[in-house]
Amino acid sequence: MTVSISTAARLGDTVLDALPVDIVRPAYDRAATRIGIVHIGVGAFHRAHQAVYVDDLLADEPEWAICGVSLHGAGVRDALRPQDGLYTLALLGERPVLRVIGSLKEVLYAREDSSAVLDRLADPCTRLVTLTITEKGYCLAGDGLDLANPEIVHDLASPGAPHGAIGYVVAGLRRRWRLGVAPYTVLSCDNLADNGGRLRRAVLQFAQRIDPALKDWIEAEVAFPRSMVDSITPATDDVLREQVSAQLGCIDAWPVQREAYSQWVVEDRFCNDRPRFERVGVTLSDDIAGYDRAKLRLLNAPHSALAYLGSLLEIETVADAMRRPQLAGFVERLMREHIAPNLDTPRGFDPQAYIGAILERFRNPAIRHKLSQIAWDGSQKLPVRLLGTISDALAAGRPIDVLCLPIAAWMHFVRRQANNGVALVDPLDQALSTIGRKATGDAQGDVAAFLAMDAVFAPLGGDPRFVGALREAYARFGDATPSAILRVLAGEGRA
Ligand code: CS2
Repeated sequence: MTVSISTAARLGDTVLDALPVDIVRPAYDRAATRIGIVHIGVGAFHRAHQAVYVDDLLADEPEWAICGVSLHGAGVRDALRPQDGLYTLALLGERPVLRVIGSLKEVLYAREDSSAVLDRLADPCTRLVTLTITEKGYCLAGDGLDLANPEIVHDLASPGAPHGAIGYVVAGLRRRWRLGVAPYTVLSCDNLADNGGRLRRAVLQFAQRIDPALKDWIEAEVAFPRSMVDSITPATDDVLREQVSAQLGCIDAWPVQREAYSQWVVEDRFCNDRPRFERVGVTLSDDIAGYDRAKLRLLNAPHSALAYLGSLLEIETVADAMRRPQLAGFVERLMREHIAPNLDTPRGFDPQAYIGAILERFRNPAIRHKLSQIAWDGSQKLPVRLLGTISDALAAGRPIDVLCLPIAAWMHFVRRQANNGVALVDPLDQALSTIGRKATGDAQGDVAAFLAMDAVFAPLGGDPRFVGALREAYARFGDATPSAILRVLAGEGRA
């Protein structure tokens, strides 16, 4: 139902009861909820995923509302504060459903509300700290912390007034340690293999430099469970904003959208109370290593492949890419014949059925998931999505030529953007753009320049088998025009 918008009306607690009947809204008294979770990185993914599970939980467990913290911008706070933290989720199923989410009780912007963030972290009621800060937010180099990262350098110099996520997690733990308050569990909800393990190593390395006794306490007392998160969440655009406000009959400055499908698997290892997540569809497991690897390799790697190949073909969205037989055929073969055979899967997991379901999700025409969004941060995403499969294939003596094609496509994409003067969204954008501008099209020189980026390619970049296969893949795309790309895909996509 569409109702006319009163321009003065803004989504908020006072208008909840007046919303049209088909809008789903919180099934609990928001005033009775209390904050138990601090979430760092309160972007669209968090608001479309974790916050929805928590919204389902609050009727029974009102003490687990969320304080959302943005590290890099005031946008979410400024949009949601006038709305009492409420926002709309559009679920893009066969019949789109709008649902107002009430689990964000407070939204802070760390640069301006720093002491409020630190107070929340120190509060004994906060028993869980969760993070979606994307791959780059962890400031990792190889398996450890990148001590040269400017954010880490800053936070080590001023540990009481940090800027980054690792700095905040440690600052909060330090306060609790000093005050004798039990630590919170730190739960990474980012797309990284062994996300909990990596976060733990980064936090311990950081704490060691501040105070070795603090590091010992964290090592002994704090749990960093791993998790696997999955739900396709296209960025919010003006079309969504307008549709949502029109249906609501009041303005929602920052709604979010996602596919109907959602999965969250969490390792059951907490050092403080935890919400009874299993009540709301979260899978608690003792061993999730297999799940996150399967998701990264079978969903995210093909997503990145579509992003770079599709962008070179001037295609806009995932669903459009899947309508192109050469591209869809290539991606399916990549998944079934080149990634799946190199994957160790959890017991009872059927990779071919999982692949079928992912392909179906990619084809969903109700979702306008832009390839340009997925193409962001390639230097951070490709290592965790694709290079592990290549290492495993090499160790097993299996071919890697097809696996190298998406990486070669990324290199051509970087080159094209640099030559067109289009900035890359990537923490290594400057170095990449320089390489892209200098690239001549000669496979040997161009590939060598990319492979010299140790932060992305070490240690694989030194393996002559990988170097050779990547050079070959890069050369096969020639000048990377759409017709050259299609020729390669047509050759590789045959069933
Ligand atoms: C995507 C992911 O943007 C990207 O890089 O591959 O965000 C993907 O949509 C999610 O991981 C799905 O769970």
